[in-house]
Formats: sequence, structure tokens, C-alpha cells
Amino acid sequence: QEDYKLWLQYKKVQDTKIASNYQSKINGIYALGNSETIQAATKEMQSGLSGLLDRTIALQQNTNSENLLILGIQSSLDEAILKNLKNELDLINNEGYLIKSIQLKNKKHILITAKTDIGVLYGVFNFLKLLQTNQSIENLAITDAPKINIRMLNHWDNLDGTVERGYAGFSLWNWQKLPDFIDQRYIDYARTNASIGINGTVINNVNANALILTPQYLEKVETLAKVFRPYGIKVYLTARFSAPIEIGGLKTADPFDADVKNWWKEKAKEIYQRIPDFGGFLVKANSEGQPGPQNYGRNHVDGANMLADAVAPFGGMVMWRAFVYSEHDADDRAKQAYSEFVPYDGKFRDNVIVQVKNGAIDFQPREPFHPMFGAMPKTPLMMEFQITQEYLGFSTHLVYLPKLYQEVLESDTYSKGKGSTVAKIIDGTLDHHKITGIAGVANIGNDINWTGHPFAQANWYGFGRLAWNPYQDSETIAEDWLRMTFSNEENFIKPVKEMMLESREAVVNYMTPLGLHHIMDTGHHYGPGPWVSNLSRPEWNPTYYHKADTKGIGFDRSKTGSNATAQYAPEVAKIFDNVVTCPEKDLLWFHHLSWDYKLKNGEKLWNSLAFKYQEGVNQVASMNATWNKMEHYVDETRFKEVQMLLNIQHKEAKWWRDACLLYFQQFSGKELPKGVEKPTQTLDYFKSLQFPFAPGN
Ligand code: BDP
Repeated sequence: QEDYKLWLQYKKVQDTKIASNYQSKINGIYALGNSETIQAATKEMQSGLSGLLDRTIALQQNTNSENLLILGIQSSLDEAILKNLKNELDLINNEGYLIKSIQLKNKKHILITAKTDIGVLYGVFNFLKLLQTNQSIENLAITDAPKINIRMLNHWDNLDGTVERGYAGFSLWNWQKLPDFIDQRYIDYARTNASIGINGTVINNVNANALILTPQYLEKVETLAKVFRPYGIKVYLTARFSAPIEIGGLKTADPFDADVKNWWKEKAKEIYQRIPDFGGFLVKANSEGQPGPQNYGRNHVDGANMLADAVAPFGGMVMWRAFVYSEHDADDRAKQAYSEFVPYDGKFRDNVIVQVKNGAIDFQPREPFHPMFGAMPKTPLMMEFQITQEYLGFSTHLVYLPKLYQEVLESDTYSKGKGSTVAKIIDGTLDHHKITGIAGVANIGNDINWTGHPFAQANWYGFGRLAWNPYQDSETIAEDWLRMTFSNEENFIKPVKEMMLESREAVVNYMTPLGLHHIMDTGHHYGPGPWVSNLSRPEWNPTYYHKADTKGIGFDRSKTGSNATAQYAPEVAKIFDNVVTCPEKDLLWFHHLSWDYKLKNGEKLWNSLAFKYQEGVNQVASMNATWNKMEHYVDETRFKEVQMLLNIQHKEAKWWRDACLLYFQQFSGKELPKGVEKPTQTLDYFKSLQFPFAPGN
């Protein structure tokens, strides 16, 4: 069951000194208010403490005794407590919280308060985190508040129970048993999300099915919304643009058609009658075959604004995705979203936010930040990260993604001069946007451990933490997660944290080093397929991305090539354009270079590529070695699971290395340098591998 509990293990504090200190400081809970959220907060506090302190902490009816945990919103506190707070509450927003050591009539207590109930719940989870990570609870004075408004998961769940790009079983939502049967998982899902501050969920796939908008399904969605509500989580749905035809009996879905507009208005009204706090719609339109306004000669603004008008009277949002690329303009797929959307800057309604993937292609192990960030100052842009590992080894490979997220968030767009980081764009501070958002494509399914790989839980956790505060360090997050999920022992934390932090670079090295991208095998995207060149659309083929030939390798996106670099601010474009200043990690993303091109360390490109692939394999080998020493600190089930998975990862890192190097070697015509292991199979063997059992698209 450890697996199931994620980072909310609430195991007894092992260090006896720390434990007895906590024991002496926590004697009871005094909870003010009776809303469902306050009840959930109180219950969480009680169950958390009973595990961590190994005894029951009673609820009190007054503050007569000492060492109480006082929970309640600001307006429920009496004067005697409020006067302890001075202006601290002014520093936080509606979802923020305060954890403070206070004195009341010469008695010491710990106060957890906020402006709203949900703030109190967030405060409770963060207080429990202090204990879970063995922090001091003396003289507490913590104020904390989220920096981004909409912090959401996007589930790519289909109504038939399958999950697109999902590698942790089937969908959590049991449409057949809803609305009458409420799976305990729905509640634990909401609790867990609340523990990291997630406040929104899109429960169905962006490749949408209009049926979700029929009364039969809405009744079920209403129940889920009710379960999630006490935990501060709003439900959103994807809207299939052609729904007025498919379920509304209309002949068109043209956003300028009066009947169509009216259909969406009525639909919105119907949804809000059931779910008064419904979040709004997420829309994938005119992308990868999905219907959209362009089917009727209209554009993205026309489509988004029509839907925005329908939900506006109820305070709803439209999240319009910018993941578009068309086969008709295939010179460089990386340029298309920018070309299509940037001219619309400032034209969307106030309740529209444009959702942009972190990079311009598609959730690769590494991509430079998407050039749309910084290019649309008059439009709020929402970040879309992928938590599920579509291109990074599914739920088989251990890859700690917050490293990737942090790299993107810290990237400097220079849109308003130096320091215009992606984080400042999405948290609204750079361009003064009131509505801000961040989404993560969920990696959750109905596996016992939720995410398939025990360490993939860290990616869900880390996404939530960065959504709350995009300036946090992924290292701190890894450490917190390890302490909460496994153990507080330093001899465990240190090596395993290092292993996590290195895992992202490892996957880049053994899959797509030096800026290579999209060379995964067709459809499922698992395993190498750099040779694939037979797909109907040019930009679906790996050969389109690496462009290897006898002269060299890489996609020339500089001035001499597709000129995608011109989509960045001049300062950034200049760096990427020049092969000397272009970061080597992005080299082949932006440049096509000869096999003999010399890297900064003096090594030729072919050799460097080979060394990178080898380094990736070595890194996984050392991850294995690290984990094998951890048996003592981890329960048997999780220890063995991770061990088996790392063994597969090691095998598959070699597969990636050998397949890619044999393939590229045909063009370079060069020997493998010393230090790079020789493949034991032929290129034909790797090409012949089939994966009928891998979840596809
Ligand atoms: C790609 C996936 C595809 C998704 C699409 C999207 O391969 O399954 O539908 O992105 O984000 O990464 O819409």
C-alpha cells in the first residue's frame, strides 16, 4: 500500500529526538468553521498526525489548553488571535496561507490561517510537510501563496477508459458506475492534488468526444465536481468544436452562425446549472485532424471568442491550444504555431488564455523554449508541460522531469530585455496579466501506484510544486519528495537525489543528444526509429528532423536555413544563429553541421555524438548501482520494482545507443571512437523490431 499513498505516507517520525519535540509541541487541534473544506483540512491534520506522531490528537472546543494547532479562516478568528497577525495576511492572495507560532494568554500555539477555506487546507498540507520532512516547528512564520492562478492537470482520458499516451493503466473515471458510485480514488486524487496546490482538472482528452457534453455524461461530471470541490479543484472539459453537429443536430459548427452561438450558450447554461463553479473549456482545434473554425473559413480568434462569450456570463474560461502545424507548410514545423498565432496577439476575449507547449515541436527530451513565449505580450499564455513520458521512455524509464520544467521556466526570452524569463511570462508579472495558468498532461492511471513507475510520482508532485511557484529549485523539490515518499535518512536522500537530478540528462544523452529530436519510432514513440521516412506527412518522419546525410547532421533553423531563430527576440536569435554561441545542448536543433565539425572540447561531431550516447548508457548504469545500495531504506515492493525498471532502462539505453549510432554511421562513414561499446546487433535487426504491445496513439 505504500505505493498507493504517494507522498502522503505519514509514516511515524523515525528520529526520536525530532519525534519527541513534535510530540511536545502538538497537543490538540482547534478547528474553526464547518465547511466541507475545513472538515477535510481537519481530517487530514488528524490522520496525518496520527501516523507521524503515532498517537491520536484530539479535537478541542476552546483554546484553554496549550500547544494547539488552530485552524480557520481569518474572518473566523477572534480578536485575540488576529492581533498577533499584524499585516501578514495582506501579503497573501486568496489561496495563500499563513503558518505562525503565536501566544494566547501566555499559552503557545500554532496558527494556520488564510483568507479562504482552501488556503487553510493548503496550510495544513504544508504544515504536515514540515513534519514529514523533519523540519523544525519552532517560531514558525511562514507566508506562502501561489504565483499562478490556474494550476491544472490535463487528462488525455477517453470515454472508453483508455488514456492517450497513458502508461499507468486505464482512466480513473469509471463512467459506467458514475454518478452513483464514488470510488475512494476520486477522493484520494483530489486530496493528493490539493496537497501540492493543483486547483483544476480537465478530465477528458484534448482529442475530444462530444458525448461528454450530453446530459448523460454531464450528470457524472457533476458528481466528480462535487467530490473535488472541497479540495479546491475545479472541473474543466474539452469541447469538441463540431459538437453542435454531432450532438446538437445542427448542420454546421461555424462560429459565426447564430444557431451555433446559441447552442454553445445554452450548453454553457446547462453545464453551469449543474456545476456552478465549472472552470471552462479546453480546446484543440484545427490540429492533427481535429475540427475547428478553419473548417468554416474562420480563424482561431473567431472560434475561441465564440466559446468565450458562451461561458463568460458564468465566469468561465476558454483555454485555446496553440499546438498546430499543417502539412501544407512543412518547411519547418517548429515555426508554424508562432506564425499562426502571433498575428492574433491582443485579439482574444479577456477570458481566453492560449495554451502553449514548452517547446515548438512536441514534448521532446529537450527543446529550446517555445518562441511564442515573449512574442504575444497582449495575450495571456498558459504553459503546457507533459508529465506523462510520451517521448521519454513511458512509465518504464526513470526520468525526473522537474529538471526539464525548470530549464524551460528559467529560459530568458529577452522579450522585455534581460531577465524576461518564461516563468515571468506565465505568472503574468512581465506583461501584467491577471489571468495566468499552467497545465501538465497527467501521467495518472488506475495502476496501484497511480503513475506506473514509482519515481514517476515525483513528476506529478514536482509539476504541482512548480505550478504553485515556478521559481523553485527542482533539487529542493526532489529532496522533499524523497523524504515524504521514502525516508529521511541522509544516506538515502543524498545519492538518490543525485540519481534523480542526473536522470533527465541521461535520457537526453541516450535518446537525443546535442539537440537531436523526434527520432522515436512511429506512432507509439517508444524506442529509436531514426530511419523512419515513409509516413504520409513529411513532418511526421524522423528523417525530417535529423536530416543526416554524408555531409553531416542537424536541422538548419538559422538564418541560412528555415530562419526559425528569427522568431526569438534579437538577443536570443543572435545566440542561436551563430554556431559558436549556440549552446551545444541545442546544436543540432538549430544547425546542420559536418561530421568533422569541432566541438568546444576539440572533439569532432561524430565522436562527440557517439560519446554522448555512451555517456547516457553509463549514467543509467550508475543509477542502477546507486539504487542497488538502497535496499535497506525502502520497502521490498518498491525497491524491487524500481530495480527491475532500471534494469530495463539500462538495456534500452543501449538499444537507443546502438540503433542510433549504427544508423548515423551509414552517413558519417566513420568508426566508433575508443570508449564507445560496439553494438552486438546489426542495424537491420533494430529496424526489424516491432512493438505491437506498446500503447499507441
Ligand atoms: C502529441 C501526441 C498526441 C496528442 C498531441 C496533442 O502524440 O497523442 O494528441 O500531442 O498534444 O504529443 O494534441
